[in-house]
Amino acid sequence: MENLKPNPNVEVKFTKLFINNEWVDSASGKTFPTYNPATGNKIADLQEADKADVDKAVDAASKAFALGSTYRTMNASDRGKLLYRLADLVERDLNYIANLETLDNGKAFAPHGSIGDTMFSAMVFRYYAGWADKICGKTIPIDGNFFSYTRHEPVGICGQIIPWNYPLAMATWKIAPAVAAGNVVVMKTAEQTPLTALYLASLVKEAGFPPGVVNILSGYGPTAGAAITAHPGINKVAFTGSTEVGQIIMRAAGESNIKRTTLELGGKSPCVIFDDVDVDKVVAEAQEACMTNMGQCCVAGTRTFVHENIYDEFVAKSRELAKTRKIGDPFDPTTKNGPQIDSEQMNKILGLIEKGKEQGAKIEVGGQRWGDKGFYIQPTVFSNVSDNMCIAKEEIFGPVQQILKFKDLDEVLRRANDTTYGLGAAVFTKDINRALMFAHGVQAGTVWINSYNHVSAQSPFGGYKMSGLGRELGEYGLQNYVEVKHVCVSLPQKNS
Ligand code: TXE
Repeated sequence: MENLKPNPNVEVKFTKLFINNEWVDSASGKTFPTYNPATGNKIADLQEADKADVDKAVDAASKAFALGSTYRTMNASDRGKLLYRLADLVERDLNYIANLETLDNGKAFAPHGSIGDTMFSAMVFRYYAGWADKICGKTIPIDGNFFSYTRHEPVGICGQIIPWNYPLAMATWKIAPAVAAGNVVVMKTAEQTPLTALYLASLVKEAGFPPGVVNILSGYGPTAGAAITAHPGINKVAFTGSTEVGQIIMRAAGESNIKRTTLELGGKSPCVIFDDVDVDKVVAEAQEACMTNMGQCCVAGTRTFVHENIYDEFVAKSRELAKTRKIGDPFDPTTKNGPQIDSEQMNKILGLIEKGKEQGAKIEVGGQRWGDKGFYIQPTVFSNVSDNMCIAKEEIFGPVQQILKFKDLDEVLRRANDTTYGLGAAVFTKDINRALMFAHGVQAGTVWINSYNHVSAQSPFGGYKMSGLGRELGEYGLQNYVEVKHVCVSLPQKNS
């Protein structure tokens, strides 16, 4: 840890497309810029992928996946070794990668920011490395003289489209289980944050992955992204991003070739606080739940439901705490909140804050842009929020906390579930019965009891309802990357 040093002048080493383990220009010759969200200044121009480049990547991936190829004939444990090596390389270059992430994304260079994300990436590669030779089918005692067994085979070519809020982590969550299960990958990164995934691509090559197993393209959604979802040669699409684009992707996946589809989409997660808690501690946890990564977190606890007995105290303490949240240069080690990703997101957030004010919610603190350079938003706390306000319904994706009042468990459970989303939820109370009644009644893919946002490589992550489809991480995350094949062999006679 002692050699971790913030470096705002971190060098950008890769800007081309990564296809077949080679760095190539886009077929069109087009480039696009990526910007530093802390300053608004351009960092670099990158090769811009479009349909022709997706075709080229799919071609490389299908050669890598051909029967008899180096990759298909490799021992599963050797696939695991590739992932272990990749984890080691990510750790070796932790300082460089974390700096590059902070430059491109704006998140703090700190253990709660890009350093933590990079360490988590290594953990996820290592976790799935261990799975590579443990993905097993079953033998099944069917009736008759038959030997019946299943194989958990790779799905094939996996299109993966990722967002900008956790660029390296999202690349990792998708590549690691895909490779563990023997698939090949054509990934498109978010246009706002292409840099760390390209560096990861260089490590893929260094780790010794055969050409074509992992291909990484930079480019835009409606062009390169749409070419992935429509491609007849791609067998599966995994997407993290907005619910609107998730719907587009699901449609395109269906219309093209019924791609297996996994989606990790938006949320409006409830964080429920009863009156028997240590208020100071939970005020801090609830605010972190909402404002971590500047609120750009799909599972952010953006509806803070507080019991009426402690509501006023909780609001006052949340307001004072938000005032102390340090905002500024993400390379400053004391910074908690960096900028939002771009002006579009900043303006969306400011628009929703205005809506909140118009609809009668009370701004306790914040509510404005911070500074005039970069895309910063002041940490913002709203009280007097009611369920029908836009700020209580829509995903804001900024450091904006809504504090709502409730009376009892039945009421808060009903209100927590009154949303189209269902990604995360939390309950804070000392009463185990109440905690479990809430946990089992709430419609959410993850429920935290007396904690928030503890995401681990080993546990599944994903959404109910319009928050998504399928699960990532843990053993469950592998299910989306295998096809179950049943083989039935006729025998002269069975023996028990
Ligand atoms: O998302 P998009 P945006 C939410 C959050 C945010 C909102 C909009 O509320 O304010 O979405 O963000 C690619 N075919 N989340 O506009 O557009 C795009 O290039 C194929 C939640 O950035 O969904 C990028 O790689 N791909 C979220 C990725 O989709 C397309 C994280 C995500 O971008 C495409 C990010 C198309 N037609 C935003 N259009 C989470 N769940 O964590 C775009 N893309």
